[in-house]
Amino acid sequence: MPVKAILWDVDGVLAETERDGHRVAFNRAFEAHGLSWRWSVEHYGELLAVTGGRERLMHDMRNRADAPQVADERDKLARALHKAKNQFYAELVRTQGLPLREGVQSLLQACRKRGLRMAVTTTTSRSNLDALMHHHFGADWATGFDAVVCGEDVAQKKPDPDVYLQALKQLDLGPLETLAIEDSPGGVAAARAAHVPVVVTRSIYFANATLDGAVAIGPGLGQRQGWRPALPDPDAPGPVTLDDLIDWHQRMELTSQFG
Ligand code: XBP
Repeated sequence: MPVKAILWDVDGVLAETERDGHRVAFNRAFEAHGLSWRWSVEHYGELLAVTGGRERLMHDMRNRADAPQVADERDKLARALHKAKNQFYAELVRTQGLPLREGVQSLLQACRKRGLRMAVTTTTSRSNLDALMHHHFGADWATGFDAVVCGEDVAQKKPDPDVYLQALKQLDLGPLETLAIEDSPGGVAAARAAHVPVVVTRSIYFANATLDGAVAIGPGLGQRQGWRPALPDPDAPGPVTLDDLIDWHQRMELTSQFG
């Protein structure tokens, strides 16, 4: 079955947004609220097991003696911190950039050139997605995608398949006519639960995570070395191409225990 659409995750796939973006913005929000909490690079890596910034905060507060003990108050604080974090995140993207990962731009261009449809399948907030995409592709970035599904659009965030099911519905495609690009165990689980084949580009935080069920897994779209299944010409310079993705999709050998 030919691939008719590429479904892009955002955080960790389009850009390394977590360590130098969301984490830093959370810390600025804590500071702005007069809280002494700071999330280290390592601690944030552990917290990424929880998808969703507000949900991540609620999870972390359960282990903090100085967090509000009354559920309503804790919820209110999490909402205020998350709102502030998103504003700091947008400011960070505007001022510092958060570059696209290598190989992303060329693959986006190849999809457009060949008329392959594309969707954004993320469970981050719409404002964060917009900040990143606006910065890299301009105010009308969304016109380059046939479907855009974000955190606000889903009943449950990843690893729930809702985000993928909604994208398939909007595209009016079956799962096997699409190919997702993901970086995290939760993202792979979401795609697989929707029967969407998935290619994994490992990101900083999930460099060593065990990821099952991908059609291919490798260190990033910017390089040809280190992929399983191996790419032809792995020593050639240049990124993973659209033809490589199409080839993996056609072969559809599910990897297992590529940890
Ligand atoms: C990424 C997330 C998000 C971001 C922060 O989702 O888990 O929570 O870390 O964004 P995905 P918000 O699995 O789609 O990459 O604060 O907007 O939640």
